[in-house]
Amino acid sequence: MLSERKVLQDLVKSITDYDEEAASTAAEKAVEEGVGSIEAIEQGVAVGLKKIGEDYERGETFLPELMMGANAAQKALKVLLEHMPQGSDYRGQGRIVIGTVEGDIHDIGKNIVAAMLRANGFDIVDLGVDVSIQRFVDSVKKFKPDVLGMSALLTNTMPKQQEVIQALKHENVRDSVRVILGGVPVTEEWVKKIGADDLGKDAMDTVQKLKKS
Ligand code: B12
Repeated sequence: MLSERKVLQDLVKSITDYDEEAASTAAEKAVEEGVGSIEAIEQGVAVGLKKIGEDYERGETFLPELMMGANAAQKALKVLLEHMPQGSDYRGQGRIVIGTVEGDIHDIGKNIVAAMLRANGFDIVDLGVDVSIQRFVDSVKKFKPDVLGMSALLTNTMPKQQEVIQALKHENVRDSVRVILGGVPVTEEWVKKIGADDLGKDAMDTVQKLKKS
């Protein structure tokens, strides 16, 4: 039997080695060894992604490495998300429209959050990536969600979150929906500054904040 620590280390290494096959194998091992999906994602996959992001930022690697690491992470996530346990109080937690803002194609974090919310009884409308301001507004009007979630991973796409909130106000629907933001550069200060309601630091934090007690 592999220790939990070893399984998590293998997951991290598969991503920093850009090895898709090893990523799938490590994720399957995590499932076999009973490591929880969320733990494997947050302490394995997310750690590996953070590391390749840091190497890229220091100029030690380039876009192809970032892409290869992301591909390995997606392989692991495919296995882990399939095995995410469904909550016993399934359904009835409310509807959430979620998407990544315009100009931004990062969706790994958003997809984890969406999967975790779905597993905890929320009805999810996922608009995908590079979602225009108008599409967010139209979706709030169409789907009448309890919550709107917006992801931004780039400092230069964060302002789109603010523009969506302004557009919601302009169309008189801001008060009908709770707005939660997420993404690595997003802070509590930013949430306050642009008049959003919450920050989802990670998938667990998001579920805890949105789940009806
Ligand atoms: C993987 C990755 C990519 C992949 C994305 C693949 C994909 N399908 O998502 C690829 C290779 C395509 C990519 C491209 C680029 N990337 Co990139 N990327 C990353 C990397 C390494 C990991 C991101 C990730 O998935 N993290 C793991 C997840 C689990 O964490 P997370 O996203 O933060 O999500 C968690 C929380 O934030 C929260 N959350 C997230 N979304 C939401 C939404 C809601 C509603 C809620 C409540 C919560 C929530 O919960 C999640 C789960 O815990 C980061 C480094 C980093 N530290 O983040 C750089 C990073 C974000 N990228 C960066 C850059 C510069 C780029 C490019 C511009 C590079 C280029 N020269 O082209 C392009 C931009 C493309 C575009 N227009 O969007 C920079 C951004 C710098 C900045 N300050 O703006 C980073 C920080 C790397 C770095 N350190 O320099 N990237």
